[in-house]
Amino acid sequence: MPLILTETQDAIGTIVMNHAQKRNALSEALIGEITTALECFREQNIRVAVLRAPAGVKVWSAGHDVSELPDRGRDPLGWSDSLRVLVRAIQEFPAPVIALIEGGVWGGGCEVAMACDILVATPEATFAITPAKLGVPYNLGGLLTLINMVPLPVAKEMLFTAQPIPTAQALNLGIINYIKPAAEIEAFVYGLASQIVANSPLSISVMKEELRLLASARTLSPELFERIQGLRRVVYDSHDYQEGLNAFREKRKPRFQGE
Ligand code: YXS
Repeated sequence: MPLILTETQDAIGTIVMNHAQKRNALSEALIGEITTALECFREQNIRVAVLRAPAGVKVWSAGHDVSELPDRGRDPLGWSDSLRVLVRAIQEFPAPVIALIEGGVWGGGCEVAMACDILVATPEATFAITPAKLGVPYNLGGLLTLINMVPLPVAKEMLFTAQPIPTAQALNLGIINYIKPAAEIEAFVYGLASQIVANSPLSISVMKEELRLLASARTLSPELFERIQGLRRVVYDSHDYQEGLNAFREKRKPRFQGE
């Protein structure tokens, strides 16, 4: 049973994340299907991709598939982690990706949505960044995506509280481009996509890549990188990280001890 639905029409490709029973948790299997679909779109010279869940969902994505996070002692969000692979696939896709968002966006799902180039959400959508809820040591790429999107105090509030923010606040912060009612969002997104399709795909894909390179342009000395990796290791080696995973698996609240 495929975990996504895809459609292409008029140089616009659509990917519908369709793993309802796990609330579109970003498992390796789901991510593999999405990245394969993006590769097909690239070969078909698709000029805009739309990433969405089925109309009317309560959850756009529940974030990283927690059942696939490694136990303590191993970096859960390393370079080759499937969530990182998906974020890079979206950012490096040679055409704009529009996130059509209905429902809750959780954890790594927010990073996937924020990796998209244009975000359109319904008034009921919410956005929650949750590493602190699970005791996960977020990675530099994910933090960079976030601080490129929102002011530092807002990034800290979202990270430290792990609470969902409503679409209206996301719009005010510039995280999303538009709020559209559920009855109008599809027509609006595909209208936007058609405007983009009418323009030069070469100019657009080069500007997208220029902006990606500019946004990621940071100087980080090897010593600073090693210091940061050492800090992250303290977290994924900790009992708290394991407690976060165990609590999720046992469907109970975690009891973090700070060690
Ligand atoms: O009990 P069954 O087998 O039916 O499975 C349940 C959930 O366990 C499963 N599920 C997930 N499985 C793996 N990873 C997930 N992230 C995940 N989320 C849900 O889906 C089945 C239905 O879930 P249920 O009964 O809770 O659905 P609901 O409609 O009552 O509630 C929907 C949510 C999204 C509010 C709820 O499922 C939830 O709070 N999920 C976890 C959201 C979250 O904390 N995501 C962050 C994952 S960690 C991550 O993304 C990064 C590592 S980080 O933390 O660094 O950002």
